Amino acid sequence: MLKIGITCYPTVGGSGVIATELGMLMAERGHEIHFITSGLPFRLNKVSPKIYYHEVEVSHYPVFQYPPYDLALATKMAEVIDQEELDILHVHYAMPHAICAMLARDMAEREVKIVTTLHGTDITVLGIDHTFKKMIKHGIEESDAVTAVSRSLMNQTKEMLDIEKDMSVIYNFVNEEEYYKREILGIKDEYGIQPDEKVLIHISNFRKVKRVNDVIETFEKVQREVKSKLLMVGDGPEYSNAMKYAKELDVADQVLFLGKQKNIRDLLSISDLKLLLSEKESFGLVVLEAMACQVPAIGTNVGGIPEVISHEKTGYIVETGDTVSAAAYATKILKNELLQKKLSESAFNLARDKFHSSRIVEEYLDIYKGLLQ
Ligand code: GMT
Repeated sequence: MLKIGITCYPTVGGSGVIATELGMLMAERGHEIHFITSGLPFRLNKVSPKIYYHEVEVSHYPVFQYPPYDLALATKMAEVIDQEELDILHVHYAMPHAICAMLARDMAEREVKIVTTLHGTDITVLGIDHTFKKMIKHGIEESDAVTAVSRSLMNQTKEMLDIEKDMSVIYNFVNEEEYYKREILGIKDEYGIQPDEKVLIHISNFRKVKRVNDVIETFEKVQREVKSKLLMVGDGPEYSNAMKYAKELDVADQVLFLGKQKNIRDLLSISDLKLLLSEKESFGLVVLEAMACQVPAIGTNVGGIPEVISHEKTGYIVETGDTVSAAAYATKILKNELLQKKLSESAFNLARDKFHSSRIVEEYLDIYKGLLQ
């Protein structure tokens, strides 16, 4: 039995989901899990004697101009390493979590191994601000093991930071008990979707990188050919712009802006096609969630997306901004029941085989065990 500390951003986001689900699955396998985070991870819905939560509290002493969160986290990590006798501290994101883990390792009396998982934002930050380059590089180089959620992210990290260190690619996964297609009657009707209408879906945090206007533009072209509705799920900075754009393109009546939703599985279960047209995406967990619910996807040729969508087998890949091709592929799928069924089945099979949670959990466990030998 291993004792594993996990640090992530506990709020909504793929990295938080992966970190939490991983912890819960490790606990199911008998390992003891200690979440060390600023708030209760939002997906932590399991009661288990193997799962503990240590909250990082930041003092707001007036002398500090900024609350010292990173230092409070490092101190908490060091405390937990010693008190709970951790073997592994697994942090998600180098910035600042790997650096905090390093400080904790120096402070703690017990020897602990640090595993850092890269999800992409470290690299996105670097693309904008090179101030942090040395720090992120240091966090990666000084970790005992580093994993990246796609080959593309691993290569990009090595290139941008000029890193020789070995890294492993461990893909993301979904909780199969939560993500599966449900036969649900009535929901379509409640949303005002006609039985003969196709449903396209986009799910994101509506940041600029998600290019939500491209999703609306693609849909505008699709609905000229196929009777359909678009579900826009999530919230973020571009939400109201997207609403305006839907009005501008005269499709506001067919685009349902649903905001943040908890039950993604049921929304995917009534969907025929997923669109993820981002300009940056290290993996695209929402695509995998869709695949697990038998929904094929159209995604852009960026980052890890082509490692998740198998072009012409589980969906289609288009260049960023190419809404004409995205719409052409979408129309082709939605007009051809047989093709849609074939893509759905292959998407489900790929999610179940290449990205199955049990396979991914084993890959992480192998990394931990390798470090402790
Ligand atoms: O995409 C975001 O804005 C959220 C971010 C996160 O921290 O969850 O997502 C990143 O990590 C996910 C889990 O590994 C990946 O599926 C997303 O592709 C990645 N986002 C980007 O690279 C933009």
